[in-house]
Amino acid sequence: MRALARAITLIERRDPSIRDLEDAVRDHTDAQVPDVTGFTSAPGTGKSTLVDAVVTLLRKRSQSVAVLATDPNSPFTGGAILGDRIRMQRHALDPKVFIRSMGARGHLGGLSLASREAIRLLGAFGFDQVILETVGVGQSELEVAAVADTTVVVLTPNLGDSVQMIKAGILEIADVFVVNKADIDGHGRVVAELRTMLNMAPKTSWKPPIIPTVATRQEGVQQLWEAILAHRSHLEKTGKAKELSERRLRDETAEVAAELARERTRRALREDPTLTERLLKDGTPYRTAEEILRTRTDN
Ligand SMILES: Nc1nc2c(ncn2[C@@H]2O[C@H](COP(=O)(O)OP(=O)(O)O)[C@@H](O)[C@H]2O)c(=O)[nH]1
Ligand SMILES: [Mg+2]
Repeated sequence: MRALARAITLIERRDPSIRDLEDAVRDHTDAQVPDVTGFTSAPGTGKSTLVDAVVTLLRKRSQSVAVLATDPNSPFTGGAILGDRIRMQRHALDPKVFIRSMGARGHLGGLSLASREAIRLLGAFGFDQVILETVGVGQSELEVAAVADTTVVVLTPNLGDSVQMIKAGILEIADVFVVNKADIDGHGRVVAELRTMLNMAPKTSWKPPIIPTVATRQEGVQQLWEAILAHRSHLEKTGKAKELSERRLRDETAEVAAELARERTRRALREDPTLTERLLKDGTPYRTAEEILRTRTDN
């Protein structure tokens, strides 16, 4: 576990030794690709409580599970926030549960790159299931959807956050909807609104189910997991699973290439005063970038 935690730190830092990690994963004969489920919502809707309940369910079914809580707001989170840490403590001594909060440095998309790399590593460490927990602010929920096989969007009877999520285009990324806090007034109305909205959406081969839950009492969690499994098997049956994983590898490689090129360019400009001087004089970033990529092969 220590080795795993250390390796994830290297991944967060985008350390070049990631390539050695990849080789190690490739040569690991038991490496498997874990199933990835993403949970996203506005803060306070009960994601962490729900994820904790799902972890408990999975452990009862003898599945190992890793939770990556991604925090787009802090470049290096270093550890889970206090409330989550306390909540997750009951799994702390279970070697089949790995919980880690992850940040990513740099550009947009950094988080999804880092989590994909981490997911492969978790597969080599034998984890069956990976759960990503992300606060749905701005781009981060789209990043989750780009990494997860199944994206769960969590809403609550609080009308404010349902409107907010829908505004953010969350409808398109949800494979499963959870309406949590079913013990609170207004729950039925949110479910009804959501159903109406889904019925108006264009027909697709997968219709996202709406699962009511009370995360604090573990109610509805089993139904939620069944819905996630049903979505998985839909992906498998339609050939989408394979298509997705192939497309992701290609996209990921292109993103890493961009990252490496950016690094190389910055270094060249830092280390070569004549090049920088000419750039500043001529004002030709395109030409300069091209030249750097053509002539510099160092990494
Ligand atoms: N009444 C009620 N409260 C809940 C439920 N699920 C979570 N909560 C509470 O909502 C608050 C936020 O939960 P948390 O899991 O931290 O939300 P997150 O910010 O989305 O991760 C906590 O005080 C939880 O105890 C639920 O089903 N019903
Ligand atoms: Mg949380």
